[in-house]
Amino acid sequence: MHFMSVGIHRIPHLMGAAAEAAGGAPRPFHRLRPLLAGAGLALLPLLIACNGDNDITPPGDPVGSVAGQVQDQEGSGVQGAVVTLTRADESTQTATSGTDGSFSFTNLVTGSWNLDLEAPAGFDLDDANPPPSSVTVTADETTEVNLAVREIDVTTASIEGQVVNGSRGVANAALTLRSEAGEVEASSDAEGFFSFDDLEPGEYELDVAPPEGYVLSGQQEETLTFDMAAGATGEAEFRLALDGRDEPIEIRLTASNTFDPDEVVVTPGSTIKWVNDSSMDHTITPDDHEAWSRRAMSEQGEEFEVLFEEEGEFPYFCEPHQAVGMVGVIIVE
Ligand SMILES: [Cu+2]
Repeated sequence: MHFMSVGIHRIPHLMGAAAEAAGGAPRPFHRLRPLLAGAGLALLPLLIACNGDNDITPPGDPVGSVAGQVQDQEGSGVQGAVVTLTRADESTQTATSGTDGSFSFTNLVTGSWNLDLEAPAGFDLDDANPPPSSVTVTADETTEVNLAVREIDVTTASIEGQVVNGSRGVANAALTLRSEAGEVEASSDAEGFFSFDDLEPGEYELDVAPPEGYVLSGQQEETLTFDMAAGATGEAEFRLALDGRDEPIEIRLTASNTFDPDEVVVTPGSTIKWVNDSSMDHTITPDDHEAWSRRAMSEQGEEFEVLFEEEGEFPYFCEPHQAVGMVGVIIVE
């Protein structure tokens, strides 16, 4: 398709390249003019198709290359750095440095490209020797760019994790990390994640204060302990249960054919209240257990409550919409 966009001004170059590829000296353009005039534009795809030289300039704008090496502070090549070039029209190209640190881009449209360098794991950008913010690509030339990164001097550790209820993160849980050096506090973000960075190596204890409406799940240890080495990252997960012993926990049957939330962990003694948020025909059908009897929910605003006293997992589904993923589970622990 792109043959059609070849401008007539490109023909001299193409013809020269074609002649070179065929082993002959490039023929002056003026001798080809009658041939071209006779064959017309129909000849163009043929000329290009006959050319076996892959280095031929592709049709369109003039292009050039960028190549270089990513090096550490000792001058050794660094593998796995990601170099991204972005043009003003936001088209991007990326290359990853190879085992010897080298990277290259070919067929770049000429002009200025913004350059972004992402250091691989264990390395950081070298503040004393930052990468250039842009490179200029020149037609038929290779612009050389060498980029510096620094090996990270690892002396600290970190602990990161998530506070969850079923498949969901729980926000605003208060986390306390204790060591000989004292206490550090953090709280879980909107997705339940938290992290403690720049920790001295050594022993730590971590615990969580659940936000309102939650308690620690009966399966969850109250305190997690860590013995952190320099450079290590500790993983922590706190599993909370919704406490539905005083107020029922609501699960919505939605117009988009979901139970929302679809997976909940609750304390023994909790009541679940399903509410039909749509005017569609849904069902709440136990999947291979008898914690309740099949219930049809066809009216908007219809409610159905079940008290869960025994620990266990109670999956269920909506009969008309099971095939599109309308399934849920109540986990009591
Ligand atoms: Cu349904």
